[in-house]
Amino acid sequence: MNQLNNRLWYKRPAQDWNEALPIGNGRLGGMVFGSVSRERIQLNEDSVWYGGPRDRHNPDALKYLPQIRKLLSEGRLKEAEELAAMTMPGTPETQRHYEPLGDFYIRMSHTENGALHYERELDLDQAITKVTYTFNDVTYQREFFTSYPDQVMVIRLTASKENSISFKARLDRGNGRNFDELEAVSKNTLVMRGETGGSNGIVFRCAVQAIAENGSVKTLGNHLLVEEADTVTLILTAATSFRFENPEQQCLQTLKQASQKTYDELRQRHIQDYQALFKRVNLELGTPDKEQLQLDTKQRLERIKKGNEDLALISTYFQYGRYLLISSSRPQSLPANLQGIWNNDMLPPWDSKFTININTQMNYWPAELCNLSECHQPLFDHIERMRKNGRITAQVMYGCRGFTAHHNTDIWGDTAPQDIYMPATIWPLGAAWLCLHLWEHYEFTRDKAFLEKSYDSLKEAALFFVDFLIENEDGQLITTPSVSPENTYILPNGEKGTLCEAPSMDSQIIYALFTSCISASEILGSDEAFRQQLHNLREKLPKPQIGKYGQIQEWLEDYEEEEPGHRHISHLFALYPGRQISPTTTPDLSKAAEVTLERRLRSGGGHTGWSRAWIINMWARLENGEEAYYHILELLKSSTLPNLFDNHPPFQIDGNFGGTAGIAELLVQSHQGKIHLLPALPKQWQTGKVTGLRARGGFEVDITWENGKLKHVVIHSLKGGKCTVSYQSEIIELDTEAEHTYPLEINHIETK
Ligand code: FUC
Repeated sequence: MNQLNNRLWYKRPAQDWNEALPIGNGRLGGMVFGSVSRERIQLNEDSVWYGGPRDRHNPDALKYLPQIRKLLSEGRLKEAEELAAMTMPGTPETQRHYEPLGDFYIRMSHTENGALHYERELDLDQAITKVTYTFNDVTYQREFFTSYPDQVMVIRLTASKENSISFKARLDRGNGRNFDELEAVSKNTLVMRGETGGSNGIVFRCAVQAIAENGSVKTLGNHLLVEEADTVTLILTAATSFRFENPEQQCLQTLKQASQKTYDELRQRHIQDYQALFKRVNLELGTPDKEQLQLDTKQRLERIKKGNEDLALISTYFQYGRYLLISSSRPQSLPANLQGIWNNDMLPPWDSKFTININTQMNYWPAELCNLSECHQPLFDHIERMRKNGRITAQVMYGCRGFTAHHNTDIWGDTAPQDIYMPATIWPLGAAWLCLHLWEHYEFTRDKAFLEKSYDSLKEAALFFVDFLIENEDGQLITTPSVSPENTYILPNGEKGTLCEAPSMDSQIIYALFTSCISASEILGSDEAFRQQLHNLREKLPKPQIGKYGQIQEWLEDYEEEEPGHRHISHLFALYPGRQISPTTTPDLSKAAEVTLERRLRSGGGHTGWSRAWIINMWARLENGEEAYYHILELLKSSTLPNLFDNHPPFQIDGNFGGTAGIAELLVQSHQGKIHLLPALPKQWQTGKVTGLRARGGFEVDITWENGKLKHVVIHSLKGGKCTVSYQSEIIELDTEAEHTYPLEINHIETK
């Protein structure tokens, strides 16, 4: 069945970038268009960014901080914001931006017209894209993949008749404008050379080699020319000065090593590597019927938009999210950015960098739960890059110890504020939120060595707030200045502002951070004095409060908000991904969270892909499967492109990852000290099966359900230890041994 589901396919070549199919190995990515006569693979390499590292700290930040705080405490918002807008943003105001690597074009000897039986697909089981068609009675096939073990993109052209493959191929970047040289370095290899702009720009190289069976290969000018071959393998790679002293040598060496392997070997090594991750989880929600099988993915999506049910496409969407994470975030790569690795613009939307007031975090929501823990690693490496800069930011902007970051970071781990945009810029919580991912990774894996290694980062993120928090008149410890990303509040006198004291999200993130740090130090048996200090400080943080509409207050005061349908729902951090609010432990707050969501939605919330995806996860935590399912459908209807990329708009990958996490969150939750089975199963998902989801505590969970009821459960214990499993009102306690499997008898878990 999953052969049918784990596949995107199309009856026509991509009409534009949003129809092209993504391939990648975490570092090197391609968007495959699949035109018959002129194949285009738009290329990315994750470290091709404009410019080198800079110190952007505003020299006036620290001096004016007390004055800004005073103005805010006196309710003089405009003055506070005006001063903050000049003294706090980075100088210049913008961090570095991501750029495309280029394009690889293959111009076939035949024309676009006259091709029959065209099909293009992305096989999620193998991470291979294929294009097939018939021309003049010859069937042509192209296969594309990007290999992690061999660090190359591989394109294989075959034909049903000998000597049928002739083409010319070339590399490009902005029609020759955005690179320096393109040289044939041997009779079958081209190298593109360039350097991104700005001072200390990144030096990049991209190399491609053609290996033909029969026929001939040569270079002419800037072209690779293949004539009358039986089959051709093109091997492409790229490298930059971000990682290598001599990127060109690196490329040529990578090509040399890869070209010593046969196509089948390269393919096999790729599949083996990919499947070791992908195959860990299997989801069955429905099988496509005959009618659905006739329709390609674009048509299936259109059908959903018209209100038709298609559970099978939802499992495809889920696995596509896992595919995208494996393809955009692997050990040694940079973290998945706003577009994963796939970006076509020299100046992309929001620079295609790392927005850390929701977007980058959302990218990693499926990492642990959906059993792709290794794919989380690039984020941890990036936290280390940020920590060095973030210490300086803490010191020079705020006079604090520890490390901090604002709402964006870039390839260099820049932590100074981004933009002069008051609703977002002055928000020193970015590092704190990211560091919670370190704790999550530990919770899911129970890898104590990892916790030991990560403790200093957690501690330094917390230490910043030990110094930064200020006690107000009510004895509460508050953040100031800050914002509730990215909403505007209205004072009783009608004055509007964004800069504020103690937005609810801040206290919630700090609560979670202190709690994680306390637990970590307990587990490690270290740092007792600091632990005690955090205990004391945590007590004084403002708690989530219920406001006049019965909602969770977004700010310390129960202000009116300018945009009740705002896409950010920051004050529900405590519900998801935080844990301070839950239907079982805090029913009143949970009810208020529901009111908050309803209010947001009534006023048009959820209009960006990621906002919708966050809402899915929140309804899942509220254990409301129907609402969550409604928003999964809305995500597909309103915020999904033909290639199933999330549409902010424009394309932004966070919604894919948030959507994938949300689907899993409906089936297994584990944030309250137990494994909660089917906590929010939508009634439309009557029968199904999921295997390999991960739960905190180091467990793997397989579940089958039928007619909306749990039928079969298997718990795999990875690290041993106690395990509490709950289903509806039933609770089972297990004492597990590491690497043992525990099938649970159905009559033990059926509600009485
Ligand atoms: C935040 C969001 C925007 C967008 C951008 C990349 O600023 O508010 O919607 O996702 O990040």
